[in-house]
Amino acid sequence: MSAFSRFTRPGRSITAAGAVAALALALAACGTSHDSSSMPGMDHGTKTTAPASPKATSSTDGMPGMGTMATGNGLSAGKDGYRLASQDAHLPAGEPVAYRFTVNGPDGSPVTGFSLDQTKRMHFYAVRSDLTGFQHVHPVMADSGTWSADLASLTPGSWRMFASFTPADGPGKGKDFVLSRTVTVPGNATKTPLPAPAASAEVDGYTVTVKGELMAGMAHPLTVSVSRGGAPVTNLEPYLDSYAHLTAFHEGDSAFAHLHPTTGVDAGHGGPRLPFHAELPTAGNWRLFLQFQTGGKLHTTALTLHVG
Ligand SMILES: [Cu+2]
Repeated sequence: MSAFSRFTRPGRSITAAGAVAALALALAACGTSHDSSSMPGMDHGTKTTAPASPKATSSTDGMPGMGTMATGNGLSAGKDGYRLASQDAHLPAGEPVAYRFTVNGPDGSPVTGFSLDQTKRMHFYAVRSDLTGFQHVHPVMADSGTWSADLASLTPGSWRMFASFTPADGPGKGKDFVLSRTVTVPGNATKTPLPAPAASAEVDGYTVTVKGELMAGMAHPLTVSVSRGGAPVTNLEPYLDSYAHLTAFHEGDSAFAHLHPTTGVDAGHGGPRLPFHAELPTAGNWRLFLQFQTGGKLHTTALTLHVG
């Protein structure tokens, strides 16, 4: 499936009705990043991590009328006969590490054929249970179908590993899947409270501002604007077929959502205003991770969105 066809997925034309919840405005506390898509520096809390919620393994597959339900909330290891399988239930803290996994098809054997989506055959996210740690990487597949995701150093605690893919053949051909498993990283785990909801975040001298009114399960426009020193930024470079890559994770259960741009990229540069399609399935706080590229450098930042 091409990236652009994802922008026009059916069922996305739900009209807003009723009250909407406004985004609260405040600066994100964790707006800094560095030159990679991982944010290990965001772990700096003091409280003890609670055990992962048992609800984290539940699935909301089959809820009608929700565009993000095309892939579900990503909290299940299996869907429609496909299964994310891995021996790596534990990974060490404090060092770069590879997470190995297969996607097993309905016949039980590893899938080896995947379609390109946003220029990659596999998108992989590692997210800590308190939504501090975030890594977005593109694993490499061996001929056997075993994928290896190279991760930067993990902090102790519970992490959820998400694989996002589209089978190139078989019963799931052309369908978008997001499946996940949890991993325990042993050690003295601390929990950072989620920063207050915010409308903007800073990264590498850029200010990223998000405007939109979000309501659970409803499709709403969300506009991302990028500025630098108060001036609009217009030299955003394409990154994964988009001028900004937005993923969101729900506080408490780490439910996954990918926000889709409503415009494609062209040969030129993008910015400062980027329209997105936001459809977050459940109410509460979501941690929104924003990634964009300038001068060949990837910038990653995050802010908290409140969904009413
Ligand atoms: Cu990706």
